[in-house]
Amino acid sequence: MKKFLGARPHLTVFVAALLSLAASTHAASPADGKPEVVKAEVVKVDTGRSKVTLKHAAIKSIKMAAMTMPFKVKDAAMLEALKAGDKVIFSVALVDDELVVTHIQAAK
Ligand SMILES: [Cu+2]
Repeated sequence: MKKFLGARPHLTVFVAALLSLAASTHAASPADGKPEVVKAEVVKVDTGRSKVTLKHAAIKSIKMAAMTMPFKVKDAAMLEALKAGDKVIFSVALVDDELVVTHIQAAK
């Protein structure tokens, strides 16, 4: 019993570390851990600045209504196959208080 109680603080620290990690890197993910996939239409592609302007549907996981806005993308190469007018699906994550597109592809 003594041994068990002694181990508990370590478990608490471990769980707290996991929670803070999840909060900082996956804030835009729903509870199941999978990134939310959002529908959008490409309005403008700016490969040089790694930005894409999207007319996006509501993003429930971050409580954002549907709107047209620019997003930073994780990697400019993600924009190579995209052009204005394309219908896409994408996922975003909150990185250093900034929304970053982590995945984007043509909608089927
Ligand atoms: Cu928005």
